[in-house]
This record gives sequence, structure tokens and C-alpha cells, in this order.
Amino acid sequence: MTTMTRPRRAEATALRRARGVVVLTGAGVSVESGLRPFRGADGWWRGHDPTRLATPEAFAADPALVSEWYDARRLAALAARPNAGHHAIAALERQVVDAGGRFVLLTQNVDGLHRRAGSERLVELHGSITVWRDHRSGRKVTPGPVPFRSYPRPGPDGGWLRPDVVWFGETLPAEAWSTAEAALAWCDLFLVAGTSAAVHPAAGLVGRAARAGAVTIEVNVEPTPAPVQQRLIGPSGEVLPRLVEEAFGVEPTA
Ligand code: BJW
Repeated sequence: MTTMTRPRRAEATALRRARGVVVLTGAGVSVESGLRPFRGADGWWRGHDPTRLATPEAFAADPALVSEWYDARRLAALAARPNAGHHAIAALERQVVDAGGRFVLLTQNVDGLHRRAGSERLVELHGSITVWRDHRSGRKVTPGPVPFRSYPRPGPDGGWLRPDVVWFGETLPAEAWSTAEAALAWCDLFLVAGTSAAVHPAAGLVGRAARAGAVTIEVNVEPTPAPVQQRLIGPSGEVLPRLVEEAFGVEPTA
């Protein structure tokens, strides 16, 4: 395993030669857009630990509190702009696909910034914070970009609106998860960026990719338990554009 702050020729060459690229991202990729990570002191909200709020049990016990937290995060996501890391991943997709390769971006993020940066082959493993659903009927709605008038907000079918995200103890959307698992069969390079690699089943993908023979590279401000061969230490908004530029000679732009 190697650790460095600048992409070396080896990582850039591996990326350029790869015929099947999978990227897995987490909250750290959106930190440079001004959004909070999930874990650590920066993720806490009004004295509440996010890992305790992101559960069906928390919503059942206090739907007003959980809805207000998610509404604040929804509005922050809508107001945020994709950063250089999001744009570099979108540029990477274009390079790989234009060269006839396969690509998928698996994101644990619910903020929608990858799509807004131009990523198309995108799977949102943990759903979306901009879409909400009636907790009884499951009917989906997309609220406007203003705060809810009250918390919890009534849904269209007599329940409360809850965000269309995956909470602890809930299963990931079946189609999203089967796309992720299928990608392990064709992936020869697995790039993991801005995730603590603490939450399963997403966190297990990188080890499975490595066991299947893929080159594995992590981009993070600090090393994580992800079992990767190479670690690039630094903010994804700086490291990812450099990596894509070294691999393909293109400067990712907004
Ligand atoms: C930067 C940076 C910069 C900062 N540049 N980097 C196997 C073993 C043990 C437990 C389980 C298991 N399988 C399932 C479980 C249970 C559970 C789980 O994983 N628990 C663990 C905590 C132990 N998983 C589930 O319940 C999942 N469901 C499931 O498996 O169903 C079947 C089942 C059910 C019941 C029992 C068993 C099986 C569902 C998981 C859903 C997770 N949902 C959340 C909330 C989504 C909505 C929301 O956003 O509120 O998803 S939790 C939260 O964690 C969110 C994130 O997507 C996810 C991952 O967090 P992420 O993205 O990694 O963020 P952080 O904050 O943790 O890390 C940020 C990183 O960025 C850090 O590393 C920084 O260093 C770095 N960084 N700035 C680059 N500029």
C-alpha cells in the first residue's frame, strides 16, 4: 500500500488504461461545496448526532425534529454548487466512455451535486434529499426551494413527509444495489473518494473489487479503513482534478 499527497504517474496511468471504472463517493466530496460531512463534530446539528437521527426509529419518535434537520440539509444542498471534485468525476466519466470503456459513479450522497456537475452514469445508493415521500403511502413529491411551513409536513395521503433517503436498518433500493454489484464483474479500477468507509453495504464494495482483481485507489483528507492499494491524501476538490489532468491531459472545468 502506498500513501501520497500528489497523484503519481502510476495512478494516472492505471486510470488511463482502465476499461471499466467504478467511483464510490461519500460526504467528503461535498465538503468543499460547503456541505457538512456526516460523521465527526462537523456533522452534529443542534447537539444531535446524525447517526441517531438517520433512523426510522428517530422519525417515529420525533418526526418534527428529524424533518427539520432534513429540511435544513435539503435547502443547503439546493443552495450549494458542485465543486472541482464533482466536475473532475464528471470529466472522468466522459473520458472513459468516449474511449469505449465502462463507467459508473456510485454515490452515498443524497445532495444531488454529482448530477448537477454533469455525471450521467450515476447511482444514488442512499437516495435523494430533494425528493420526499408520504411515510404511509410512499407517494413521492419534490418540495419547492423554501423551508417547510411546519414540521413535520403533512404528506399527500395522510402520513408525514419523510426524505426519500435510506436510513440505518433500511435496505438500499434494489436496482441501485444490483447495478453496484454487477459493476464489480467488469470493474478494473475502483476509485473511492471522500467516504469514511464505515457504512455497509457500500463500504464493502471496495474490498470486493480488490478481491476481483481491480486496482483500488482512495482519495481522502485522511486514511480510512478502506482496503485500498494506493491512498492519495488531500481534499478531493484538489486531488481529483490533478489526477484526471495527469491521466488524460484535460483540465476538468465547470
Ligand atoms: C474529505 C474531505 C475532502 C472530509 N476531501 N475527503 C455490516 C457490518 C456492520 C453493520 C452493518 C453491516 N451491514 C449493514 C449494517 C448496518 C448499517 C451499517 O452499516 N452500520 C454501520 C454504521 C456499522 N447499514 C445499514 O443499515 C444499511 N442497510 C442495510 O444494510 O440493510 C440491510 C440490513 C438491515 C439491517 C441490518 C443488517 C442489514 C443502510 C445504510 C444507510 C446509510 N444511510 C446514511 C443516511 C442517508 C441519508 C442522510 O444523508 O441523512 O447515509 S448514514 C450516512 O453514512 C449517510 C452516508 O451516505 C453514509 C456514509 O457516510 P460518508 O459519506 O462516508 O460520510 P462521513 O461523514 O462518514 O465521512 C466523510 C469522509 O470524507 C471522511 O472520511 C473524511 O475524512 C472525508 N473528507 N473532507 C476528501 N475535502
